[in-house]
Parts: sequence; structure tokens; C-alpha cells
Amino acid sequence: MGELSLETTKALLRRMLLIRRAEEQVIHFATDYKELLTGHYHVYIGQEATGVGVCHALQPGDYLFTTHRNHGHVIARGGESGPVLAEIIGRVGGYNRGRGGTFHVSAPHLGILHTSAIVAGCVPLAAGAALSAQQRGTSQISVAFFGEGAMDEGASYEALSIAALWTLPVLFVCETNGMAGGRREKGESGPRLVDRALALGITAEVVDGTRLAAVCDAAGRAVERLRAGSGPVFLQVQTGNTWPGHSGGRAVLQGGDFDLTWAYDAAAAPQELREWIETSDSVSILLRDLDRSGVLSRAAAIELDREVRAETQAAAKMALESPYPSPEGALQHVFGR
Ligand SMILES: Cc1ncc(C[n+]2csc(CCOP(=O)(O)OP(=O)(O)O)c2C)c(N)n1
Ligand SMILES: [Mg+2]
Repeated sequence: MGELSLETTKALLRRMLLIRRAEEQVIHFATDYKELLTGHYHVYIGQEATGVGVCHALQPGDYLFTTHRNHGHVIARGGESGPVLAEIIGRVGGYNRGRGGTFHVSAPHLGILHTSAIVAGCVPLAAGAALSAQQRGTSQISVAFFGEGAMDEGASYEALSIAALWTLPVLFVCETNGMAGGRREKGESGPRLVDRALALGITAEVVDGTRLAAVCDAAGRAVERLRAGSGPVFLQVQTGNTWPGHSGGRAVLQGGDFDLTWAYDAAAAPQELREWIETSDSVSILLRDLDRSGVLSRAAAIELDREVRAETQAAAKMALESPYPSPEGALQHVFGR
């Protein structure tokens, strides 16, 4: 695992597992209960290494902006599963007191000031927060996570262009997962988005998002550059084949919750998941790497996962026991009346 210590590696794996288990819980909320989560929602399963690897490079006080696929980013930044899950099912125990829901989980104490599902909406906002940090003379940086779908929107190019012109401390993380709006992306907007950033004079590189170490390495170098005041960085993170459970806005857990032993023996997994486990799932790839290099045995990883599952169950219980906001309080915590 390159320069990461055993302790750090375990902490990052733990956070990736927290995301995996929380997202599975979201799917359970939507499928195992009647009318608990009736609309559509998007999970981060498979892409955990990107959020966790990038957030590892950040400091308290840095800003983070995200999209419709926000749950994983909030937990990657240190968010707790309980308030995230409670928010997703609209309860007062949620980070936004149940007023945001799945598309708007924000956590200002973690630098996540706002979340919206507007594709590309977060790109100019992240540039704006970076401008604010620059004007105030702080060392804060701002990160925007977005999918390749955002690279079809004009707002992204204005933000990239201004960030380059004004040397803003903003990190653009384009999670290229091969789909945009349920449409499988092929051809132009796939592999070389990085060239568009380079054309604007932005330092940019393609990163293997299936490997935590590669993300940590690229994000670490990017953040160093940003803190030095050298201008924006664009990372085109290739997250591999998408998790086969994505199904429009209603995900499906093939074979139930992810069984950690599948990471080591994909043949034991449901047929639909095998190739993804072998080639693309960032959790499985990390588990195999750690096992092979003797850093973390299968037994130790399974024990760690057992703790994470217990923590997630407690978080789900807390969310379910939290009440809905009262109708009388509908106008509290809002900007206008
Ligand atoms: C401005 C805007 N147009 C369309 C949509 C509908 N929509 C929701 S997700 C999505 C695709 C997003 O693809 P991508 O940015 O690659 O993210 P991914 O879902 O692959 O993570 C679209 C078009 C939207 N939310 N906002
Ligand atoms: Mg995409």
C-alpha cells in the first residue's frame, strides 16, 4: 500500500466498508419497508476508494461539494452513518433535520455546505468556495465530486475556465463510471475528459479509481499543489465497470448484502457480480491487495467488517427511531418565510 501505514490503511478500509454497508441499508430502506423511501436515490457502491482516497488528503475546514450520489462522499469526509441514514428517510435526527433527503445531504461542520442533484451544479459552487478561501487568504481548498455527465454541461466549463484564470484552489474530481443518467456512456465523453481540462491550462491526470493507493497518491499530490497556490487540479478518476446493481434510481442487491468472502473468491458470488468483483470493485480489490501483501488477513478484514455491520445496524435503528419533523416546524431552519 505504498506510503500508507497499516493503521491508516485499516482506517481507510473501515471507512470504505462503512459506506458500502450504509448504502446497502439505504437499499433495504427502499425495498424491505413499505413507503419508507419511495422516490429514487443513487448509491456509491463500488466507487468507495475515490471518495475515501480524496478525503484522506483533506484537512478540517476544506470544502466539499457533491451530487445526487452524495451519501458516500459525506461518510468519506467523516460523516456518521446514523445522521446520514436518518436524513435519507427524512427524520429529525438527520444532518439536515430531515428536510433534505437523499439528494441534499449536507453537513456544514464537515465543509459540505450544500448538496444538490443538479448535474454540474456543484462545479461552479466549488469554484466559488475556493474563491472565497482565496479572498480571505486562508489555506482552505475546495473539492467538487461529479460524474462524467457534468462534462456535458456548460456550467462546468465556465467554472473550470475561471478557476484556471484566477488560480483558484479547487480540486475537480470527475468520477468516470461509464454511465450518465442510466445511459451507458461510450466514446467521446468516456476516456479523455482529462484533455478538456488540460486544454484550459489546468493540471490534470487520469487516475485508477479502482485502487485506493492510486487515488490517495494522486489526491495527495493535487492537494499539495493546491495549498501551494499553484491553481486548480482536475482528476479524471476511472472507477471501472459500474456496479451491476444500479437500476435507474432504484438499486437492486444481487445475492443480498455484499459477502466479504466474495472479494477473495468471486466464483462464490452471484454470476452478475463476478466480473465486477474481479475487475472493478474498489473494496474487493483493496481486500485482495491487503491479503496478498500480508498487510491484513481475510480473517482480520472479516472481523473489521463485523464491527462495521454492527455500527451500521445501530445507525439504521437510530434513523428509524428518529421522528419525522413536525408540520408546525415546517418554516423553521429555512431562509425565507
Ligand atoms: C441539470 C440536470 N440535468 C439532468 C438531470 C437528470 N440526471 C440525474 S443523474 C444524471 C446523470 C448523471 O451522470 P453522471 O454525472 O455521470 O453521474 P453518475 O450518475 O454516473 O454518477 C442525469 C442526467 C439532472 N439531475 N440535472
Ligand atoms: Mg457517470
